[in-house]
Amino acid sequence: MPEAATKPGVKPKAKTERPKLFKVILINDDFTPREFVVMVLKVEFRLSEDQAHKVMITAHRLGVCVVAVYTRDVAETKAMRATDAGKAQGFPLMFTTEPEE
Ligand code: TYC
Repeated sequence: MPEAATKPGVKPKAKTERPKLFKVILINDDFTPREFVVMVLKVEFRLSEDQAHKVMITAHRLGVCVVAVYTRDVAETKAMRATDAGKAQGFPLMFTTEPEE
């Protein structure tokens, strides 16, 4: 039996580190229609109509809003796909990512 399992007060070392998480951030602009932002938030981030509208209006008023938190790969892929959805329609819609503290 491993020593850590028998010694009281000795915590067995966790085998799996939790992955670092990244925020996806929505940036406001003056051109992308509100309804389009809401649609992208629903499709790419699976937000409800209500959640999507709240995130959109927060970015509209404050300049930015955190959309959701994912592992790095997922955050970067979703941010890129959502930004590309705007670009494909000629809108400057922008999503970025940053590490969570
Ligand atoms: N400000 C845009 C408008 O008035 C709407 C908008 C909201 C655009 C949030 C981007 O991240 C955004 N049409």
